[in-house]
Amino acid sequence: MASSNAHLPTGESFDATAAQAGNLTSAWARPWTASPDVAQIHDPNGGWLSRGDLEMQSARRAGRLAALGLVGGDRVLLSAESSGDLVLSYIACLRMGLVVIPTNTAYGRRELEHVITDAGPRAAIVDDPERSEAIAEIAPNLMRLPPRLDLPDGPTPALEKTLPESPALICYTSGTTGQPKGAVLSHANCLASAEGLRLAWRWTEADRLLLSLPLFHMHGLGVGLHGTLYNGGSAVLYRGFNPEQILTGITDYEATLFFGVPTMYHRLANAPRTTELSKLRLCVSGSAPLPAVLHEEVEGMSGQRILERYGMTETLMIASNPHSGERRSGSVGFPLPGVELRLRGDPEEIQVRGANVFDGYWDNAEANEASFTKDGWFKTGDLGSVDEDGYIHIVGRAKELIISGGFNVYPREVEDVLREHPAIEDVAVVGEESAEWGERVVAYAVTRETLELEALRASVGDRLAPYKHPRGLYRIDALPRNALGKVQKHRLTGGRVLSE
Ligand code: MLC
Ligand code: AMP
Repeated sequence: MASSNAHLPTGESFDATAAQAGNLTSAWARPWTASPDVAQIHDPNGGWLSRGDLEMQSARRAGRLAALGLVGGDRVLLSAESSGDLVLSYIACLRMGLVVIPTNTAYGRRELEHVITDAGPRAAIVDDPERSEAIAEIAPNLMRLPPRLDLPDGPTPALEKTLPESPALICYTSGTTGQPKGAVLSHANCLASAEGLRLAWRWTEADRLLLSLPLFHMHGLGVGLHGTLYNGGSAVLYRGFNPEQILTGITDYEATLFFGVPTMYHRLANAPRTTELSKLRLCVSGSAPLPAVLHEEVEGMSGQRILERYGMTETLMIASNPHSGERRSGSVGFPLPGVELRLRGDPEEIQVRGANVFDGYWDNAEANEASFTKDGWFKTGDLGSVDEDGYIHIVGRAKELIISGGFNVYPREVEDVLREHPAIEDVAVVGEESAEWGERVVAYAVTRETLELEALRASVGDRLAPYKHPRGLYRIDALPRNALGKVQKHRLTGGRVLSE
């Protein structure tokens, strides 16, 4: 399936060559210079940064980074909560061709160590003193910098010189191996996706986004922040998600857009004054399946028909329900402009191709070989179907993945850590359905002695980010295995082992 005309406004088309010209910050800089006084990013601590502030302060910060000896192509790890400083420093990095590695602020030492060892960053921008200490222990030679970058100024290096095919981001995301891999996204990949979303969602500089998604994953960063800057719009940043704050912010900031994961919509639907959502031009849901009942519930309460879309770190955005036309519950709509999608295999897997799709994982030939077909399509690991009207449905996953509150959890990684507990003889981690979280991480364990969930979690400590910790522990006599010894996880449900 090629990208669908369902997304294109009258008279517009997707021009892949134009979309990928230059680099991210040359595209973002156009509105900065055209009208510098316009407010663009609202800091969670209060106060707006104007377009001109973004231009000037990021250039100044690039000078400071260059004075430290950082040069284009160097990798910089980013580990910080949302703030104006984080945005300015991020822009500074990209303007001078540094490659940014955004990492989840919930990562503990073990998770950070893997990323640092794999990607070899020269500097880390980190806001938390404890995390900074952990990084120092892992890599004593790594420069550690606060998001403010309050360092001595230096001459501004060459800006906006990065080639479109150069990497902008390395985003760690795991496959079936349990060890996260660095998906390398070029400036061209990010630009192509931003242009597709501009067209499909009619995103303009008049739009104002309430952005409470974290800026260390594709949804908040590659969709929310990049889209805002690409379209010359504005965004109100929040540190964490609070439904009341969002519902109040709609009027206070005269917002037009909200993007969230289904857990956020679940909480908005349970907050007083859900009706406020009706004042927004567009609400988008993604990163995990939006249950049809929640979709209908939000519409029933507020009149707002959420637009569900589908994406992935390696590909940025893939498919979306139409802006104009039916937003179908349980479906992710049609391929976005510039994206081709096909179904292959039995069961049918979604495969994608397009300027938005990354070239491969960082230093990982084996994973690259496994992730693309011989004819160049990326294998998403998601199972799909297409209905009679051409709407795509995600019907399951070929990959072992739990999505909890929009965060990905790889059962294998959790199992490896749990297995180190002396009372655990055998363990399997699965996702249990949850109205709030979509899926909850739970462990089915064969234990040598009594073991309580809290004790298990305490022993895991910071070896796993808290969102990966099991929220339920079921003790069973034996894990169900097939003749080849593979655990039959589909039989682990409701706290017991179902018979075959
Ligand atoms: C927090 N907790 C979670 C969790 N988030 N547990 C399971 N799953 C999660 N997602 C736990 C914490 O560890 C803590 O538990 C307790 O919940 C309260 O923590 P909190 O920080 O106060 O939680 P809260 O702020 O309420 O966070 C919920 C949330 C957050 C939904 C706002 O999870 C979130 O921002 N999710 C968005 C994730 C995202 O951006 N995904 C995009 C990936 S990109 P304890 O027990 O330790 O106290 C992608 C591609 C695409 O997928 O298509 O977009
Ligand atoms: P990540 O690796 O964090 O980028 O997560 C990507 C995965 O999230 C996809 O492969 C899907 O499994 C899932 N995903 C994203 N959007 C949706 C959606 N709208 N419905 C169902 N799954 C989704």
